[in-house]
Amino acid sequence: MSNIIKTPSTGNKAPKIELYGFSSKVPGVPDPSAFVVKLETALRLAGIGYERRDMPNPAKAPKGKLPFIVADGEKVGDSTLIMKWLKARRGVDLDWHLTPLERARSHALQRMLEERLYWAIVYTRWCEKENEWLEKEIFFGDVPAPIRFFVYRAVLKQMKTALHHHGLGRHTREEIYAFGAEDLAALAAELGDKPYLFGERPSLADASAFGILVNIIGIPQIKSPLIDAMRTHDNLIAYTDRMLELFTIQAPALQKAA
Ligand SMILES: N[C@@H](CCC(=O)N[C@@H](CS)C(=O)NCC(=O)O)C(=O)O
Repeated sequence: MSNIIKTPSTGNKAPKIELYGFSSKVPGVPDPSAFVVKLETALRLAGIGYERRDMPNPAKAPKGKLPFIVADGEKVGDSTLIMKWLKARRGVDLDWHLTPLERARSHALQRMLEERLYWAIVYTRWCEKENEWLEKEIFFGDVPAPIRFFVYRAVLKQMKTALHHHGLGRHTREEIYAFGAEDLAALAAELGDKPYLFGERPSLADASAFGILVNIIGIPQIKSPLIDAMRTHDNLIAYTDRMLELFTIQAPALQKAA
């Protein structure tokens, strides 16, 4: 089954889009940012050509966050705003086949995944002692060794503060992972045995869900109860594997635990 959506106005004549993410070199994930993966997946589903650029420090991004795109002489940040831009400028609408009710459910699902479950991933990456080395070596591998530790420490402090202000960081570890497991269970129930969240065709919610799921389970070295919770849902594992076919990478962690 091909999961490329050919929208009428996505001819390759339009000027190229440059997509800025953190790193396309982290094994097992197209990018260690769920939002960069969401956007990259959406572009691939729409059949839109783009050039991928790595930018380990998002300070110069339009909103200080990744992803952002540069296209038609403009810089646009935020995956949701970029999708609106793509709709206006390139006629991309991954949700064209959804009913009004499905659009509402898609909206609610994306908010759950991006505004809540995402923060549980942040917790696994920045607040679990056993994953610390990974942050430093994999995600900051491009930062020169003499300053890597200091850059890591600065970002660590920033991420812990962000988690606290978001609110999730105020809960206990057990509570955070219980919330994460509930969100995963809701997503698994919504997917059921369908190929994609809203049936036979992928939509933007699938790009959003894939960005989150592959970042929970794609990097085999990261251990967390969130992965254990995801492994209890065979459909989410198979779905993530299927979505990965859009990319030429493999995620060894997707193999089911014995
Ligand atoms: N709402 C934004 C969220 C983007 C976001 O949170 N990006 C994170 C990486 S996953 C980031 O760049 N964080 C850097 C920082 O907060 O300094 C979107 O949809 O693009």
